[in-house]
Amino acid sequence: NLLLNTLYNRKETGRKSFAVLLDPDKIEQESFKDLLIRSVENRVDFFFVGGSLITNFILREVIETIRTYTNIPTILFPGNSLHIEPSADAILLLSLISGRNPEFLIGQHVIAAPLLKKSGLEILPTGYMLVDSGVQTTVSYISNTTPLPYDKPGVAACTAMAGEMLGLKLIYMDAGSGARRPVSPEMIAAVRSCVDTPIVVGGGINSVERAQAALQAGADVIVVGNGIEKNPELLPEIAAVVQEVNRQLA
Ligand code: 1GP
Repeated sequence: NLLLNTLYNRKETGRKSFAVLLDPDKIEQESFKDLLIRSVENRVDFFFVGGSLITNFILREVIETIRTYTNIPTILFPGNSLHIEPSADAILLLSLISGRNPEFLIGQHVIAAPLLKKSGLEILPTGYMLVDSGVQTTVSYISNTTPLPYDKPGVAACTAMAGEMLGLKLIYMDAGSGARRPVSPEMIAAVRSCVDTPIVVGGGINSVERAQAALQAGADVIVVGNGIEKNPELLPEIAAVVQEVNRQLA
């Protein structure tokens, strides 16, 4: 339970983490190496690897390349049970608790369970909550679920509480990749006040201000994908925000 313990210890002490989302479909070899080296330089805490759709047999190679250039823990962020690669460190075992589609609450998990058991991957049981961002996201379409309403922090809080009571160890609030607006600070704060699990927040965090707002509201881990793909300079900028918050703790 290495990573789970790390996340719980950090949550207890208030130390924040920065995760970079790597979408295997969008990786280009040359810029990928640069991104990995810059991630080490800027002390990125985790890589999340995945997406709703992965259209090539490339997961293993992506993880091999990550290992060549970094020791940063690499966590699968799967869209479905096809996205299992034993050479990663861990997998977010996502139960899509904002939705009412049994396939993504338990169905895919039954298919994946025997393979996960043999994989040696650390399992991170995660209550995954999609939050409306103003446009229909790929994950909402593919999962055939309705996201949580943007302006209903109370509903999000109840959902997260139920997830925690069911035994899920992390809560991940996601506005979806490339979201126009990220999860609101009000919603993050409402969830923070109701659960003791570490909270992961992602989707549309494409500026220093948005990163700061999510951390201040109570996110323990912020996940950034699109923003860095579009503007590589954002990586050191957001890393600096996270480190500044952590420095103030020390
Ligand atoms: C999406 O939380 C991730 O699942 C990250 O989203 O690509 O918008 O940063 P972005």
